[in-house]
Amino acid sequence: MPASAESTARFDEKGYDVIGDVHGCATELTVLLDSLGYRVHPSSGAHEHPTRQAVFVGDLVDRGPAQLQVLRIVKGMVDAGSAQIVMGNHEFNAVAYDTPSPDGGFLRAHTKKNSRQHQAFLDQVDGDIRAEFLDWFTTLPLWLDLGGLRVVHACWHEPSMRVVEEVLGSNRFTSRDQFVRATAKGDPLYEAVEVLLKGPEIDLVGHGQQPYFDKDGHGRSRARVAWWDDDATTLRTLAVMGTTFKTVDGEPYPLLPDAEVEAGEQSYSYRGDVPVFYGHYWREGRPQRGVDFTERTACVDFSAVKSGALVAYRWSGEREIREDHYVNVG
Ligand SMILES: [Mn+2]
Repeated sequence: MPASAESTARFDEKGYDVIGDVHGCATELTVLLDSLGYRVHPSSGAHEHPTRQAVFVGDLVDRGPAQLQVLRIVKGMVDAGSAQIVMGNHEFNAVAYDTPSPDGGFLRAHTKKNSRQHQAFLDQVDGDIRAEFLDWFTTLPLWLDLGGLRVVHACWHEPSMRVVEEVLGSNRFTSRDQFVRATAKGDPLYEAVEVLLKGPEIDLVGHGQQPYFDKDGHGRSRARVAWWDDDATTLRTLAVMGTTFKTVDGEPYPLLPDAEVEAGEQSYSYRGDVPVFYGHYWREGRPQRGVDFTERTACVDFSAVKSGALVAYRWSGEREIREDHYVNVG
């Protein structure tokens, strides 16, 4: 990142630095915080900026090599008031994995697949320290509305937020008991948390289309929804279809019909006038207009733990996303 006098001056003003999925990349995080002008404060011991606050989009843990160090840095900042954070699906899953189910087992089953995905965390964050951080994860807000900007891990969707507020009384869990409903397929709270933390999906088979097979050969009936596209109202524009997707016969998957879907499914498209920042989607390369960012949405997850970049967006009051406010892009 160029450290010109101009760019330093521009970010002396108040604002928020929205930081993407860290996934245990402590070295990348300390380098990024330093380049953004956050310094370890002698009394709090936390990274602080004289005029700005950091906002983390969640997914501090899993996969990466230094998860405990990341947790200490970020929780230290949150406790010192120099950062805020929303819950990612990996924090949600960590709590569910650790919470016994009333039916026996755990709220997130200890299957081979789930355990393998979570093993690095279990190895690196152990004992009382793990319990302490899981308690912290439990009560992280699922979204933040900071006035001029909004932050959520995967998708800003007001109908889902209303469900969460109705069931939990606010934008966060207050106890692990509430994770029982949040992990019960079919429960409105489960569906709402799925949308906010993992992003909405659309059922292609339910719309009369054939399933697709992804690049790993997994057959799927549901596609991700391009909720960041405010124009998307049809199956073709809403469903995110990879160019490598195949039919069951191994043919390239055909173009979906350009037919309007029902209102509930159209409701995912973000049409608010306040910028939304999100992570989750493992984007690659430099931020591309139209997908990674639009006028009012900006993804900050550029796959730091998969040899991408730990990206931040420096928001300073603008109503429209500016490409040049992304920093540390690959
Ligand atoms: Mn992530």
